[in-house]
Amino acid sequence: MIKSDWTLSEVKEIYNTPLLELVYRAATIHRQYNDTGEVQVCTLLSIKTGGCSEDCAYCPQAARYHTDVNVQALMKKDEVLEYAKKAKEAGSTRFCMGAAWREVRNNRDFDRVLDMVKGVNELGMEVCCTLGMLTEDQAQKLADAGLYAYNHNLDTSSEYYGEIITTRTYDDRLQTLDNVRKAGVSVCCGGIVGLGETHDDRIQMLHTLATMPQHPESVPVNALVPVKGTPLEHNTKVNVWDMVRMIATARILMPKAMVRLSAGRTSMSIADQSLCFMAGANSIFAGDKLLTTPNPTFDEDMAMFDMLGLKPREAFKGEPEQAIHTHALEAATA
Ligand code: SAM
Ligand code: DTB
Ligand code: SF4
Repeated sequence: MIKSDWTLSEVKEIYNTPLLELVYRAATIHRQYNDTGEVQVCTLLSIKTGGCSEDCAYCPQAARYHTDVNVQALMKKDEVLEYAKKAKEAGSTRFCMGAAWREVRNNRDFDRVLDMVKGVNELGMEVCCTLGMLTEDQAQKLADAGLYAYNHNLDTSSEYYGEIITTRTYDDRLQTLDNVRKAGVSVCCGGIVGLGETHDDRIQMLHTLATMPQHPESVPVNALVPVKGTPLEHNTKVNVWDMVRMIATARILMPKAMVRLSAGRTSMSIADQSLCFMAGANSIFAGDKLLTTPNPTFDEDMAMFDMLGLKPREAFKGEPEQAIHTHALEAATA
């Protein structure tokens, strides 16, 4: 049974379990609910880069910080489809397009993104977007274009949020997630470790995610990638044990979610990543770039998969998702 009425003290107790016992429990749950030999391979593409009005302290794309990121206007649809095709050929099944926007506006750029969504869906990939805040109507338009999932992270606890971002609120984030849900789009929502938050902040964020009436289908766990020029550039490197603890707790709380070992893999060894897979991570971003920062190459990841006996998960696996996809394809070809 999937539980969504976790109390804060239950989450705390799980999170504070001695590490090896925690990994064992998470691995056991993972085996009960998922095919542990499979890892979803997703590709990210920044379709509009930099120049963002927000003040997210971790982000190299905020206009107010002086980072090495060059501003790039919204890409053309054909260019994006070329990237998506290459990603598919390399073995990726989910394609996620990111834009450095505070929110979506109803303009030509949005129309172009809707076209991109249609095009990627027609390639037979799960299409995901992360474009900032959305209204219910915009979420519905994306759904009608064939959007499979929307990524919108809580990043941290509601208490610590104000230390990291002041230009929008935690409630704004929750509202967008609600709008995405109402449109029938799969929810991808997680956070970042290493922002300077306490263990209690991490526990609270996990509690918020695990008590949503319906758990997010994907939960990305990012390790902060400290970028020169951002306020968090000197933060201490995230400890691998903290990543493992987050992943294992997320796996126990949300047994069926895809838990994604997201940003930060370039500073993790294969042994570190293996422990994360053991603890229940079953999704990664592949390809040598995340949005603006480096990531292991496809070849490195496929060599890691070979060594560990893992295989990439096929697209649209599972009954309800299959139905959504069929529906999306019908919409795209109507
Ligand atoms: N602008 C949109 C938004 O903020 O929702 C979409 C793109 S934004 C870059 C997507 C997510 O990337 C953020 O919510 C954050 O969790 C993650 N992220 C950004 N910079 C990061 C960094 N330096 N290290 C780790 N994760 C990061
Ligand atoms: C998520 O949780 N992590 C990805 C994706 N969702 C959009 C983004 C990571 C970004 C890391 C910093 C960068 O490359 O700019
Ligand atoms: Fe803008 Fe998103 Fe970066 Fe925040 S995380 S500065 S909203 S691109």
